[in-house]
Amino acid sequence: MREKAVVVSVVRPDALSEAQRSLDELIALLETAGVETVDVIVQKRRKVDPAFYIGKGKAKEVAELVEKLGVDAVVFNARLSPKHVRNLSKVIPVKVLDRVDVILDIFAQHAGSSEAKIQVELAQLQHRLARLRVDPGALSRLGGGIGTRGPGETKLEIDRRRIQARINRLKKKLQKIEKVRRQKTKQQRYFFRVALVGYTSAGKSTLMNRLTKSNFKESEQLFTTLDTFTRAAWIKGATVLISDTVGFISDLPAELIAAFRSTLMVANEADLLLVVVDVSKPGFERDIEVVERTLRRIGAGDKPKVYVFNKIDLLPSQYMLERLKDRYAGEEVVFVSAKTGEGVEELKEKIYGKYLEWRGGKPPVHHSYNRKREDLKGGNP
Ligand SMILES: Nc1nc2c(ncn2[C@@H]2O[C@H](COP(=O)(O)OP(=O)(O)OP(=O)(O)O)[C@@H](O)[C@H]2O)c(=O)[nH]1
Ligand SMILES: [Mg+2]
Repeated sequence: MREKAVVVSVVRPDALSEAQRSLDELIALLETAGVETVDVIVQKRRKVDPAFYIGKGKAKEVAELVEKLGVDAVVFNARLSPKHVRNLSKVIPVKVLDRVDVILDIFAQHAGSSEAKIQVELAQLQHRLARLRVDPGALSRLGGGIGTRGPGETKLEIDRRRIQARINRLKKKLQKIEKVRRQKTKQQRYFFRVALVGYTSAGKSTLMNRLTKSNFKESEQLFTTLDTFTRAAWIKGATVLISDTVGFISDLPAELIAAFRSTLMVANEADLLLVVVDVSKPGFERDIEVVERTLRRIGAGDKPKVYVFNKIDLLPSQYMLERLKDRYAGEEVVFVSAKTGEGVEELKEKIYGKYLEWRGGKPPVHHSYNRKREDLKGGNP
């Protein structure tokens, strides 16, 4: 049976539209995690309550609603402090979760490769450890379902000392995997490397498939791709390596960024970043800000970038498209639909131009890339 949740959001009176966007996103995240949102409580306040986040009185109201609706969890659209979780859990009789818990849960469900599984488990355990430091009973109250699921069959530890030991083991395993990966990707340095980055669900994998004639998974769910995949493409006679990787989101937990360091490394090592943006989404500018910030966090902020404004087939009119083109005239922006293929030739031209710059004006050479169609998957050694 699908789990049910009540969502709670604290909104600053001067940031209503941004709050709505973020709330819609949380509901989509819950949907991806298999949880139905049955009610939304919005509280307008300037500052969050230091002890109960929404204040004790409001927390009691939420508790009553939870009993009435018979839901399994209350999900806060925020990053709660361990203290908030502890206090709220004293008043609210069901699971108290936040945005980070939901994102971690989706990552756990979608992790396929052994590397992704290790990375997710590591992030989850670090998140748990932070909670347990403040509230030793935090995990025993959770029960099952969302917020408690680990990647694959792994059962997540709930004991502090054992968590720490497991974290150390996972870190060692990751180091080994990273070493193998570094050796495997050594020969890639001689090629022009392009990385697709962007908000989750922007269409990175769809574009990857179009550029490299591949068949990686695309889906309307969030965080479908959790690994890095690299394939060769031939663009106007130049051999280019294109990589698809994990998407970003606002409030991407720091634990996840740290744990996925080796997966995200592809952005640091690239010669060109294609920042894929879903421009059919209202307020896509916010997504761009989040992506820029995340790129800076992983140390790839200064890389050469081309913005790929995707999903133009979903824009309501040709007029909208023209207006967008005017607004971004003179910038490194290409308009495409990864789905219909519109604009993809222009994008290839652009990539080729960047390739020539990278070659420093020298003519393209045709590298013999002996692992041509083979999947240069950086994830699984
Ligand atoms: N209409 C339309 N849909 C698109 C386009 N590009 C991608 N999509 C759809 O958008 C959804 C997300 O696409 P993906 O390629 O999986 O996105 P992603 O950026 O790889 O997402 P994650 O791996 O989940 O972070 C899928 O349902 C795609 O079919 C496009 O140009 N037009
Ligand atoms: Mg993808």
